[in-house]
Amino acid sequence: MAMAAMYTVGDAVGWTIMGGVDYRKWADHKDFYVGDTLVFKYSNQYHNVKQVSQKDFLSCNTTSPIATYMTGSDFITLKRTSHYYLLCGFPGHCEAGQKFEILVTPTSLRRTPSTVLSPSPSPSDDETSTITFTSTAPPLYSSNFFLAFKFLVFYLVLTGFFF
Ligand SMILES: [Cu+2]
Repeated sequence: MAMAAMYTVGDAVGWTIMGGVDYRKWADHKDFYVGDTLVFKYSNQYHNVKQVSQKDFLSCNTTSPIATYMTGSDFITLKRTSHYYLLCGFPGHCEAGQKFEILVTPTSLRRTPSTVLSPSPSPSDDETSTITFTSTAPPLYSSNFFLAFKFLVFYLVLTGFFF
């Protein structure tokens, strides 16, 4: 069973109009599934997050949102297989490109990545497994290295056990 993913919107830059992030491109490059979480990191003096209808998304109308988030560290779990239209409600920000839409796919269609726990790994699988893990790791920048290290140690213990 594949794990739910967590995505920080705008990656290290976060949710802003100052970082040169193309949020549409950011979203287009990802597949979102039910259970995944979007994380919005921003200064709530200058930004917020509003989920709106498609019509309001297209016209940047921020006055009748479906939901509003404004903590500056918002975790939005994608619960439905539908379009989500998200934008910043501060004047001019949506028009400046602080907006994106996603289509959430049913969990059953999630591509199952091969894991380090695949049965009877052979030595030639070693590099493949490591690369696969790296590409499916959650985007936690500061702890990525330690997470990778932990899994590497775990993998070495496993292979040592089986051989
Ligand atoms: Cu904004």
